[in-house]
Amino acid sequence: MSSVSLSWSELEALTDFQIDTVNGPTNAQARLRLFGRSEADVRVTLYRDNHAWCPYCQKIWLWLEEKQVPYRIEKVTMFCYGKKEDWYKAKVPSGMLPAVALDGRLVTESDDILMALEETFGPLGSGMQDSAVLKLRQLERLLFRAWCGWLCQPARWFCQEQSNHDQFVEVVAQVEAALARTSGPYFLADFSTADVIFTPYVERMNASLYYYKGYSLREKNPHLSAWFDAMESRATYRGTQSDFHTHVHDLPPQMGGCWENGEPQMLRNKDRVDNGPWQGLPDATYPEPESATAEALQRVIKHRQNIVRANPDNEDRFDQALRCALTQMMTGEICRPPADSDLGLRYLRDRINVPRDMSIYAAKRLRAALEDTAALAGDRQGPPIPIRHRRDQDPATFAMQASG
Ligand SMILES: N[C@@H](CCC(=O)N[C@@H](CS)C(=O)NCC(=O)O)C(=O)O
Repeated sequence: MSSVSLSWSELEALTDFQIDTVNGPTNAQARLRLFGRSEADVRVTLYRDNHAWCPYCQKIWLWLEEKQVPYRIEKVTMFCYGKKEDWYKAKVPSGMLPAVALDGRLVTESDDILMALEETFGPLGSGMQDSAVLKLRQLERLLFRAWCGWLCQPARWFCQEQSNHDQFVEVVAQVEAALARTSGPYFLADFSTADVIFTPYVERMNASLYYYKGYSLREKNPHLSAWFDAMESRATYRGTQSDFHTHVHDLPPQMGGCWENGEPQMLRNKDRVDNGPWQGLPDATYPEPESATAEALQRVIKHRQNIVRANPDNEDRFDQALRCALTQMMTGEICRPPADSDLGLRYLRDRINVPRDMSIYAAKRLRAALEDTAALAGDRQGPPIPIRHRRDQDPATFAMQASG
């Protein structure tokens, strides 16, 4: 027996999810962060990407959240998503992100930004110029280059793929050794700038190598595994953390391509990240918050008109199918969607962006509900996710539709 889809107002009654974006936990929706202080205390504006995805922006974002420095957020479009805002190009002609305005002075380049912030607000544990941090910063760049060397160039011969893998694994061994030298899980005795610096790319390596190479960074390396666990114990990190699905589809246009090795484990991982089940993937291992489904529902309800208009399916059919998926997510009861609604449901399943739209477990729940409901209608996939750009996620289109 399948249930009838709930109406939007019946669904609204099923969520009371709310967060205080200004003073509450780290979140991607905030335009102002005060940490209990007053607006008069704001000395910093962070210019970051609309998608809360840019790794260099994540570095500054995490630092500001850890230090609880009050700041404003201005969101800017990255080139591969759409047109860069003229007002931003007037400030930063290259259009590069991040930038901060600190007491009215504009600073670009993430390392320079961290140093300027340290001068004003003090370091986060050991600072950027500390000799141990300097060594770790070099190691992070070495790891980054080894990752690019493996992920971002096609291997013409099997032995080349193997040697790119070996080079990466060799640098990972150095990272493991660095983590092993401290008594706790972090890169130095206490959480510090060094952890913030490793975070963005290690997170992206974990996702991309799992999907494109069948290599699970987090599961294969005990010290990195403990480091990820420790990072996930911090609400600051959890607020900035993205999921495998978002990363693996956001990386190719940014990196100029990511190359699959076609091995059996890689193919299994790819299928799982794209089609589920998403629970249990090593992108997040902390316990799921009880609010995950309420959060997912609240976020969809808030943006439902845009979500329905942006979908390639017929509006009425998709609206009904979406309510079916949400009904199933909230009640656990099977809700049969209209015939042929599989494509539209999977289109949305593939475009949930973490943490821009919602947090990681909320996204896993929503992806699963969309997939389970789509499977009742058929096996068609939505239009493929582009790999050279992500204009399917252009924030300008979304905003125009909101006002239209
Ligand atoms: N060296 C710079 C690199 C910054 C960077 O590469 N930013 C990319 C995004 S991850 C960017 O803004 N690209 C232009 C765009 O995508 O619009 C830094 O450390 O801040």
